[in-house]
Amino acid sequence: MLIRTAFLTPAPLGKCANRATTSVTAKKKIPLSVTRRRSATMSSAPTPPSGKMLFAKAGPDGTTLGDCPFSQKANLALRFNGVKFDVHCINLSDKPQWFKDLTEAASTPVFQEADTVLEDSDKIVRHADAIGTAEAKLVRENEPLWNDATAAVGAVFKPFVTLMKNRDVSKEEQLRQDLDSALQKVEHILAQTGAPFLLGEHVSALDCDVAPKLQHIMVAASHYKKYNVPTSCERLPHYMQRMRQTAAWRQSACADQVIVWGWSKLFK
Ligand SMILES: N[C@@H](CCC(=O)N[C@@H](CS)C(=O)NCC(=O)O)C(=O)O
Repeated sequence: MLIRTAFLTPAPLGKCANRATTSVTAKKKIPLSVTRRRSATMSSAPTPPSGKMLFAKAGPDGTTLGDCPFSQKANLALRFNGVKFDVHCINLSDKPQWFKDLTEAASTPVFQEADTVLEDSDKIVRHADAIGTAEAKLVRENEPLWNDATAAVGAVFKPFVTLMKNRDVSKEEQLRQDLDSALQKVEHILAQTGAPFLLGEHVSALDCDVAPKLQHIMVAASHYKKYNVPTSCERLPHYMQRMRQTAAWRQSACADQVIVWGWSKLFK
């Protein structure tokens, strides 16, 4: 099993402005087709933090890491790729004007490098592969299981959100079964690879995508809906344990209580 040693070192957590511990030794050309350039005429005061920067959702205090699984996906991808960057958390309930000026959607995550701004987690993951130093790329579309694993990973979040939003008791059991089925598909991929991560020995973009969402399910669906991952999914808890043990996870994850806070607005 290969987890790059640079990420096995425990790192201080909680603060958003934590810097990834490894440095970039070889810069590759940034694919400009996936970037947007900032306008020179943009509002200038106050200005966004400069340097290689990931803007991620903030938690309830407005400054430390929040509960956005897409922000964590981007954060993980950059860290697993050995990219050196800073994190700046955005209070999505009170977005700074410079953040609204910087991006079109004003959503998190956003990655900024000089005048290049990437506004979507998938673009940031691909960019992490382009500028990172890791041997194994995260996006490995030629791997035999890529398509099946992508389909399984892509089908997890919707049934979870639908269950979380449901207030119709008559639909509840079906929605729980829908989430069970989605999780069983991820479990099936893990059974097929028989390896530590979804595509095998090396962490992939699909792990960066699904693990933060599984954490939301394990924390928030359990807290608010008393939903538990089905016992037939025996590999999933071990898989999550492996992901949580990586330094990349420890440096990118919010506390479980912050996930509970994030979903609390649906239960007021
Ligand atoms: N497609 C986007 C989705 C990102 C997204 O939905 N982010 C949420 C936070 S988890 C957001 O910023 N929503 C806008 C808001 O709350 O104002 C991605 O993957 O980057």
